[in-house]
Amino acid sequence: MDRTKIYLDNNATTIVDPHVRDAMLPFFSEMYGNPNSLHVFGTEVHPYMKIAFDHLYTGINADDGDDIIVNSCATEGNNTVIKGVYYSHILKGSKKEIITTEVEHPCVISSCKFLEELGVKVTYLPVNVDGIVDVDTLREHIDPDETALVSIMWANNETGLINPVKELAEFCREKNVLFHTDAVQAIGKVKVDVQDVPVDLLTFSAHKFHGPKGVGSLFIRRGVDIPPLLHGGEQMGGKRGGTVDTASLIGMGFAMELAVKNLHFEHTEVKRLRDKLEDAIAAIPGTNIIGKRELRTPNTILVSVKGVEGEALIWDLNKGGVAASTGSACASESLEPNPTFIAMHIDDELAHTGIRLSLSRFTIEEEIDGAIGILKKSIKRLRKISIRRK
Ligand code: C6P
Repeated sequence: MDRTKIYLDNNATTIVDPHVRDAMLPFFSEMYGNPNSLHVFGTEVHPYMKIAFDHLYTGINADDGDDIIVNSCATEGNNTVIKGVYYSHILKGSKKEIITTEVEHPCVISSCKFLEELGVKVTYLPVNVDGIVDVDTLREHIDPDETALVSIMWANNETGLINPVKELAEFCREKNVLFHTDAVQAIGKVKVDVQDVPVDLLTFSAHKFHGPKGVGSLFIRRGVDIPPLLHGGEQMGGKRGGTVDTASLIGMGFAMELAVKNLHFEHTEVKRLRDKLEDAIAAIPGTNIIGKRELRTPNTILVSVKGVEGEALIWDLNKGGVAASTGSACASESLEPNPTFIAMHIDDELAHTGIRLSLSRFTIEEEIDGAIGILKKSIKRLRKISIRRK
C-alpha cells in the first residue's frame, strides 16, 4: 500500500482490501467459466457464488425469499428502481408521482429529471436545519393514492448525514407506498438491517466498502415487483440480464463480510481519527463543519473554509500529497456550488469553499497527523494569495 500519499477520499471510492483482491484472483484465469454453462467450468464456481450471496444476505439481514440482484454499480441499481417503478406503477399503474430529496446522488436526481421530461411528477423534499430529511416533511408531501415511490438515501455522500430511514420506511409501509433507499454510503459505516428497517428496495456498491469497482447490488423485498433495466437471459432470476462478473461478485461478498466485521472498528478507531482531524480543522479560524457530528457517518467531514475556493484547496492539498474532494466525485467538473450546500441554505460565498474529507479503516494516525499539518499550511497559503489578489 502506498503510504507516501494520504488518501482521504473514501466516499468517492476505497482501496480494495488485499484479502478481497486475493479471493478474486482465481476467478480470472483458473475458474473462469460462465456460471450459466452446464459443464464443469460453469458449475465449479457455483459453491463460491453461493458463499458470496450468503455474505450479502447475512450482511444486510435479508430473508431467503428476498432478492439480491448483482449488477454493475449503484447507479445501475438506482436507475433500475426509479425507471422500473415508473414503468410498473405509473405507466402501467395508476400512480403519478415519485418523491425524493434535494440531496440525493446525481444518479437519482438525473433519473428523476428524465422522468419529469416524460410527464412524471417528482417532488424533491428539502432537508431540515440539521441537513436531514424528516418524517414530518415526508408526511406533508406524500399522497398514498398518487405517490408510487419514495426514494431517500440512507446516508449522504457529501455530508455523511444519516437520515432516519427506519422511521421513513415504517411511515411508507403504513401508507402502502414503496420505499427505496440508496445505502451506498451506509454499508460498512452503520448497521444496515432490512428486517429492522422495512425498506422495499435498497442499493449499494462494492467499491465503497473495500470491494472492487464495477459491481453492486439491488435488494428487492419478497413480493415487490419491478421490471429489469437490462433485459436479457435468465440471469438473476430474469431480473437483470448479462453474465455475472463472478470475480467481482465473490469480491463483493467477501468485502461485505469484512465490512460487517469491522463495523465496531469503524465506530471506534475510524471515528477517533475522524474526530481528531475534525477538531484540528474546527480550530482553524473561519472554518465551518457541516452537520452535527452525532448525526453523521463516522468517517466523513464536510467543511467550508472562509476565503478559500474549495477547488483551489483540493489542488493545493493534492500537491502536498493529500487526496480530498469538493463533494461527489462525479460532479467534480461542475463549477456550480455544491448542491448539498444549496439544499442546506449555506450562503453563496461559503458554498464555493467546501471540501470533503473521508476516512476508512485503512487510514492510519500518521496520515491524519500529516494531513492536519498540510491542511493548515495550504489554508494559510491560499488565504494569503487571496488577500494579495484583493
Ligand atoms: N458517490 C462520491 O464521490 P456508483 O459510482 O454507481 O458505484 O455509485 C454511485 C453513488 C450512488 N449513491 C451514492 C450515495 C453515492 O455516494 C454514489 C457514488 C461517489 O460521492 C462518486 S460520484
